[in-house]
Amino acid sequence: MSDSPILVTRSSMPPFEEYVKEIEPLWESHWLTNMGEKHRALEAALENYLGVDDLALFVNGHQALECVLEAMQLKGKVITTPYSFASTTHAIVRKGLTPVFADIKPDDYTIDPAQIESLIDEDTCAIVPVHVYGNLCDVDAIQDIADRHGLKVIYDAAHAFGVFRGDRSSATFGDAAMFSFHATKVFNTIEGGAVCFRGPELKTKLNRWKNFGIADEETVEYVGGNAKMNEFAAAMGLCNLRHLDGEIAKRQKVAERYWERLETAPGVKVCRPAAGITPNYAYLPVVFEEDEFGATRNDVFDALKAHDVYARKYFYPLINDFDCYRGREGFDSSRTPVAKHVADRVLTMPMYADLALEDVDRICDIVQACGK
Ligand code: T4K
Repeated sequence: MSDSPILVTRSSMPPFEEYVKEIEPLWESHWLTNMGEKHRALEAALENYLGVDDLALFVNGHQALECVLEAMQLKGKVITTPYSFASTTHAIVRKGLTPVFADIKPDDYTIDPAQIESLIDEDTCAIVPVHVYGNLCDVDAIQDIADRHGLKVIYDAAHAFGVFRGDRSSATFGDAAMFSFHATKVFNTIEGGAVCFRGPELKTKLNRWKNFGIADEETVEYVGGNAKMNEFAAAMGLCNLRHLDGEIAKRQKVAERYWERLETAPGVKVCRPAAGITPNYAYLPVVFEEDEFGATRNDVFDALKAHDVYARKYFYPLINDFDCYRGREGFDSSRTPVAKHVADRVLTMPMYADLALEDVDRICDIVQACGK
């Protein structure tokens, strides 16, 4: 049992010696970044793991998302969810596009396809759904809508690395999928991200864009940025990928203990994986309904904090309530009532591979003591 503070997550790290061995050749080559050997090896390993032909690594998930939106030359409105991390909408806005918010489903908190169609007009160019917490969106319904209206689908799959439907990874849905490999993710490269996509044209664009648009020593083809993953980050990824299955198996034990302990309490809703899905146990969201449970989400948050346990309110506030967007057309959380309801009541519990089951029990005891 831990006697230090328990935070919402803790980065997975390979054995120190394994990482040192992985980075040792860099002292020979002095090649530290700009698509080096580790970068190439990680791209190949990830393509293999995800079952995709094309993948581009990035310095982080946010830059990956901005880049793919730009590379697709999108213009106009993008339908997305307000129930996500700031990055999703920020990327859309920073690329000069207009987000239009659809509400979410109450069971898995992903975008509700039934809400999308009525929001589409002649200016709509794309849908950016989020596999929030690693819950796979209703990918078939979304694709059907996109096909009927000629829209691109770019998944924010930041949370969904390691999630499969049957033998298809989350990378294979839509026109593109962005992953985050941030330190807080199931699979991390310290900071990092990737885009999976289809087609040689996008491959060239994405790879050039992340390196200032440079095509060769004498040709600069795009007004690109700098969003390259460095060799130390790629080496971390190569190591962490070897341990991924073991880390997910440990997370499963943690998740199942939480679910067993909490799902029977009245007014407490946990989110179990849907049938046919191999989950990654990325996050452990719990929704508290005050009427039935007898305490609010904030009461539970405070009680845990008093015991040095730091759960997080992912994702409160909703993006359409952010200060930075106040007064903008369409940013109004009353138009996404399900998302608002969940955001006001959700707490994501500490979740990581090495979280001791005794600590999960202790956390659940604190939670249950808040109730009636
Ligand atoms: N789309 C979605 C849906 C996302 O959730 C994210 C990122 C993105 C896009 C963008 O991807 P990136 O550009 O980040 O690759 C964290 C992460 O920074 C962010 O990556 C993540 N989503 C978001 C949900 O969570 P904060 O501000 O809550 O992180 P912070 O610093 O409070 O850390 C949370 C906890 O993690 C700490 O209490 C302890 C633990 N931790 C943190 C760090 C930095 C570690 O164990 N090791 C660490 O190195 O945003």
